[in-house]
Amino acid sequence: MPEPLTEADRSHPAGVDMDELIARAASILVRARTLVVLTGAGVSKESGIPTFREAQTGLWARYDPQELATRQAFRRDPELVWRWYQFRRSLVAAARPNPAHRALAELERFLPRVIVLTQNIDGFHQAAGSSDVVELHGSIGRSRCFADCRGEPTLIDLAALPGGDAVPPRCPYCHDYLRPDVVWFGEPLPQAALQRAWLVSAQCDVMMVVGTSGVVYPAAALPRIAREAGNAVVEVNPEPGGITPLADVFLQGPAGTVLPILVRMLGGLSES
Ligand code: BJW
Repeated sequence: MPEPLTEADRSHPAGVDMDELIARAASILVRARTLVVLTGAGVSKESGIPTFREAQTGLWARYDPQELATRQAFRRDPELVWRWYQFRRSLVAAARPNPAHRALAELERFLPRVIVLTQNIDGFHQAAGSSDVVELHGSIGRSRCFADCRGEPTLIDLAALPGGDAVPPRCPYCHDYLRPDVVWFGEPLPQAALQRAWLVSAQCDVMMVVGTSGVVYPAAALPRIAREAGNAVVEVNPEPGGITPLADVFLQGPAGTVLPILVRMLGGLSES
């Protein structure tokens, strides 16, 4: 069950009542034939997955994720980077989609077309039931050859490899290292995913942006594309960020609280 809104959730910088803002967002969404939802790490925070830019804890507290998520870091210390991703795989394996993921999946009951563009690599949108998910930054569930020796990407099923102690494991074809199939800084996004994201951002009626700081490109440029094409932008985030100045409605609060209320309200409007 989602938590009820607290007094802090309800207070909005502009002094506008939060229920009124959610109602305004619902009345925008209910008219959408195509809704595009751009998500970031904040959506999975209430599942217990740390966001990218908040302080890391435990073993990894002394590492900056931005310095581990690069080809250079992997070349310099493949074991360290692989172990970091193994740690994060274990977090994802132990976690579940939260009310925010489920509310986004539920939108498909009320709107003709909902496309989720996610920067997250945890697969929780699909697990919650969203049927059209574009993974912009890959998936932590897949591994591939660092050299992509059989073409881009050379995906390797870890479970099918003979057991061994190598960290990282080796590619069965060329014996280079395996790496997670995610997009590191300085690497291009998967072309088909990026092209589709670009297109649907321009062609949708409404874009909803949830739980991203809006600092990593090209994903951070998508709300501007939507806006410049004349589409409405709704944002859900506990903190204002790079996207907020573009938003027609900014719903300040945790996604796991705000989205279930929004979807309930939308359901009421679409039935009336
Ligand atoms: C809540 C919440 C709750 C908390 N509810 N919300 C143009 C200008 C400047 C720089 C560039 C540019 N174009 C490209 C660049 C360089 C670079 C870049 O953007 N750098 C910036 C940092 C300046 N971009 C790239 O390198 C990209 N590649 C590229 O452009 O290639 C071009 C190329 C073409 C041809 C050949 C070669 C190259 C690649 C970017 C890849 C990003 N990868 C990562 C790692 C993925 C794997 C992994 O997870 O390990 O993706 S980095 C990291 O940031 C991760 C995230 O997906 C991404 C975005 O972060 P996100 O999701 O916004 O998380 P946070 O932590 O920043 O924010 C969390 C938010 O949640 C906050 O707002 C909170 O308030 C909120 N929140 N609790 C809702 N309960």
